[in-house]
Amino acid sequence: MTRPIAVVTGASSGIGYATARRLAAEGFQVVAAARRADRLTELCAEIDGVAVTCDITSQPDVDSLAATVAGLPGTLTLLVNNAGGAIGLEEVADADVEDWRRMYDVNVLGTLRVTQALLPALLDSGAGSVVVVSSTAGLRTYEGGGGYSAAKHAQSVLAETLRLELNGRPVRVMEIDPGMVRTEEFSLVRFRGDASAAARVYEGVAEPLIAEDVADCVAWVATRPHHVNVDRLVVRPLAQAANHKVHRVP
Ligand code: 8X3
Repeated sequence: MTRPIAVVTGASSGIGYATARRLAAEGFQVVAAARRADRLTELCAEIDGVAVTCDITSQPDVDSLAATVAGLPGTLTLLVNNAGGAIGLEEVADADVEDWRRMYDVNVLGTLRVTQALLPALLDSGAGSVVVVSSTAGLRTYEGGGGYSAAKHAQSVLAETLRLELNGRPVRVMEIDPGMVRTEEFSLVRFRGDASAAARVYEGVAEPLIAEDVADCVAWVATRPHHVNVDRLVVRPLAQAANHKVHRVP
């Protein structure tokens, strides 16, 4: 029996990696897309998935991802737009325009490119789902987070607009907004490889979320009966009551 197909972007690490593993365990044929081939190969060997090297800022790469999916036996029913990230924590006065451009390209335009490329197949399935992994930064901004938060707000608007436009058609659009998640790379990338700056983000926080916690949320929304549309699911660790309100023990 062919398994329903799920495409996960940013699958080579963190939330994407955990989501790919979890969806495979839920019975999906996972197409794992990311820029780095080595981690994808390892992942796909484990989960019997299909690895596609794809930079979502490249339209030809996204087109070839769609062509690969179209050539697979089985029906595409789920797209998880997970690829994204933050660069820098500079205040607006000092922000680098190129950092903001890059964040917009990956988080917003990347989601747009991949969604546009796979939407026809999702519609054809008769019961498709698009999950957008945004952030609590898409709900509220914070000092130094302007570029990332602006991109995440825009990504959320994309999701909401798509939901409006697809009303009455067989694709639901659902968004997950995680707060503090400790992954191997999110803060390391944000701080341009400065491991001690990255570690300080989680300092004294008893138990930040981990990638598997968010994968659990993705799996939950994706496995609800298809008439159930979880518009937005906000998830934070117990120690984080709001973006600025984090309980830390010395
Ligand atoms: C990550 C949450 O608080 O670092 O998406 O912006 S935060």
